[in-house]
Amino acid sequence: ASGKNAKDMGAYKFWQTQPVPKFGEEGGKVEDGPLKIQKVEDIDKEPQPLVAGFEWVTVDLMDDGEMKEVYELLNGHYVEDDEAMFRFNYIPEVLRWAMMAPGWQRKYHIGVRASQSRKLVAFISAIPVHIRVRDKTFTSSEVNFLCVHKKLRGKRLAPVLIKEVTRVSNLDGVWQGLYTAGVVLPRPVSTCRYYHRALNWKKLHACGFSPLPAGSKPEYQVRKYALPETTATKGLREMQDEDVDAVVGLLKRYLARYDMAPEFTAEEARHWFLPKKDSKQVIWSYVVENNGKITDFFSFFCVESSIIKNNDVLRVAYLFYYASETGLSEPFDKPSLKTRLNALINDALILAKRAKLDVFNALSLMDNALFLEQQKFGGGDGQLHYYLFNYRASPISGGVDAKNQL
Ligand code: NHW
Repeated sequence: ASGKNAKDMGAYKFWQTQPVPKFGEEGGKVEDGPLKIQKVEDIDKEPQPLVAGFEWVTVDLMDDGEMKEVYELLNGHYVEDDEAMFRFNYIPEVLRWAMMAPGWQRKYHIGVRASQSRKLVAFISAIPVHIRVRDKTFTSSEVNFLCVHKKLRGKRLAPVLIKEVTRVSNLDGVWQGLYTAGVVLPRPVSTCRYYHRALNWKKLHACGFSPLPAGSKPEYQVRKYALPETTATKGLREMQDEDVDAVVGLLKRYLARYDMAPEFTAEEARHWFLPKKDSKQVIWSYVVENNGKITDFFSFFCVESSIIKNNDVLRVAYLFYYASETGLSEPFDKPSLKTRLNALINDALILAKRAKLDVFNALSLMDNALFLEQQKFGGGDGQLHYYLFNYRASPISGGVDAKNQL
């Protein structure tokens, strides 16, 4: 709670009214579980009214025109870094992947339009996820893409959007939420740091992302981040549809080591990991097959960031899920897992470079500490805080849901 954005609890005018744990109220062992129990029949059937001149809509993401409106709102007004050099550029393919996952419903693509101009000025969305915290698994609304047009900031519209996505979830009998943010709110269940590994150092330097370290020269940096042309792991290949069940099984066993993780159905794994052949590639997934057995898996996705000063984009890879039989050996053998993960992630870097991605990001979660340094990732300025809504959980150690970094 001592991050730069942390405020006294009393200063969180909205969040102090919500079923989330407060800063400083913890102590001793607590039983994990919901903070507030409600009944569907007590939930408002209608949204809270908006101020005059604005109205609620649901956005039809199947409609290319409406998808473009969401794209344009986010492209102009979504998350920027502190120096306003970069802003996320979530292209429609990524938005479709992120917001139309199995179980999605249009009523969770919530927008606000200006009544006269019909302009989309605010948005929030959710998809259903099954999240396990220690030994309890529950359905939760994973909330993302909260955005208010820059001209409407500071007018307390965000709390109204959050209450609306909560209401829609509650009417579906969903009482828990999962979300991440760069800002500190009451109260993170876990906090991760971003790490970055240059793939195209020259471009990263030219756009101001990677400074030249004192005493170094550009050619040293280029050499430092050079990668081989071809991957090294025997049996490595692209994941196919027929690998889905094996990957789901491997992931379930691997993720069991963490306090908090999602649970994937085969349908969800197909959606999250297999690239769509007919559109711009968003997700890359690989398996290692030896003697007919899938022993390892890794995946990464790409989200562009606009370089604000010159209208170019950075193509940023984000490490997604991975799993290895090596991490499941009994007794747990950390040095072997370290060796294996370094080999796999080095191959992931090679494949991302081949896909013309410029930088590879990873968070301080799962077993990433075993390879970040060796694979030449450097710690960034950004942090990502993970939150649960209406759920009290004693502190989470180890992994959290990598999907929610989107
Ligand atoms: S985090 C990315 C959020 N989006 C951006 O940063 C885009 C650029 N910024 C904006 O569009 C990933 C605006 O600045 C936003 C705030 C809209 C952020 N999460 O309207 P006001 C997600 O999408 C609180 C939650 O005047 P604004 C996850 C703030 O602390 N709360 O501000 C989203 C204050 O409350 P306080 C946030 O600048 C998860 C109040 O908003 C927040 O015009 C959502 C101020 O409102 C954030 N990122 O608009 C929660 N940023 O108590 C889901 C600020 O301090 C919860 N605030 O007075 C679960 C719901 C589902 C439950 C199911 C049962």
